[in-house]
Amino acid sequence: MSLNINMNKLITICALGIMAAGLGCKQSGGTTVVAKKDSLPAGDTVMSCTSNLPSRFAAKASTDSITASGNSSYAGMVKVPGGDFLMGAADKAGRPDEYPQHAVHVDGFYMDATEVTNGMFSQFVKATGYVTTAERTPDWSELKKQLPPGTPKPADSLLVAASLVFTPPAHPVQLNDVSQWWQWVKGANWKHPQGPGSNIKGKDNFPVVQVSWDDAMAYAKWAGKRLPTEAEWEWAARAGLTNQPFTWGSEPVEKGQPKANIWQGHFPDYNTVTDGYARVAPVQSFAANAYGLYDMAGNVWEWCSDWYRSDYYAQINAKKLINPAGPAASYDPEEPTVPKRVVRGGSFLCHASYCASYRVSARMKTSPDTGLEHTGFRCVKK
Ligand SMILES: [Ca+2]
Repeated sequence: MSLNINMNKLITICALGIMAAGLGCKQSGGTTVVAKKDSLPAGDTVMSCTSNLPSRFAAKASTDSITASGNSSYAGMVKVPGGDFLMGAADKAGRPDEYPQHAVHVDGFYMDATEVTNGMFSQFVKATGYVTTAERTPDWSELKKQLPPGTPKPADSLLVAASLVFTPPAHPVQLNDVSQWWQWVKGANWKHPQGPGSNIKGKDNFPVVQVSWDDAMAYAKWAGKRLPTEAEWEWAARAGLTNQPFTWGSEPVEKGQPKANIWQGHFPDYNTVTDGYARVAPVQSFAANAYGLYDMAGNVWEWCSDWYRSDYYAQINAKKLINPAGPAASYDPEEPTVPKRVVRGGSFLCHASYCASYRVSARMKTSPDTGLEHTGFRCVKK
């Protein structure tokens, strides 16, 4: 994907960068591919998953003005015991950044049983007046720092508060062009996840989406909590199981009762909605894992506190990591100018043929100033 940017394309390109970061990739024969679709010519199946594209807003939110609510309640949280485990993919289904497995210890903690809901986030906004990233106008002076020198400023009409909305095509499309199913929509934000024509009325029990990492951090500060580390997240998702690929064990996701809100059918044009939900599902729509945690697979991606490094696991030398908090800095060789945070768990767009990121060890990364229709979070505390 070219970085020969023109003004009209800039926002779209920004959008594509975000989506490439959030949707998942597979590695095949040294070439990163987004997916393989049998109905397309072979040449159409391969692309760079995370082309060197900029993040969306490049406008960092500040949590300085956020005051902790003082609420020390553990309501809605479950106890996750401490313990030791092997972090990373135990089988051959992982992407390269999931290897090698390595020994980790995490102390016990409490974790939100569900993803943070619209109702919970509404309380935070009401109490603090917080304005999310997607509700703010992009900051061109910051955005251009992540673009090639000389990139022209886009039209002011494009530099508006907006966000990315999943817009499925009516027919099969080439999977190397994420703009086929994502649209940059002015006015899309957590209150209007699909744009001004949508709202969250009656959806207090749905996970909040279109929230950036910065937004999640602000919420966590107010709630007296924090985002989980990536190690805590994976340990919690494994829920006491040893080397199992899924939060429920080993049974394939498509077998038996629906286990998570993912994509069924043919991505992205045909969703059989076998699990009952074409987009975000209310929290607790599927069975909890053994720790009492819901939606640790599918529904929405969940922000973690760690920086993302593709080679983080490979660089670990310690015999066992104790409460690891991730690398000191981010580095994604596919998009080296853009710092990224880890997201986990996959979303309602995950399909076995596409990213299968409902696996407990699956890692993905997104720039912290990005909100997406399929990304939310949950919190932890001691
Ligand atoms: Ca679904």
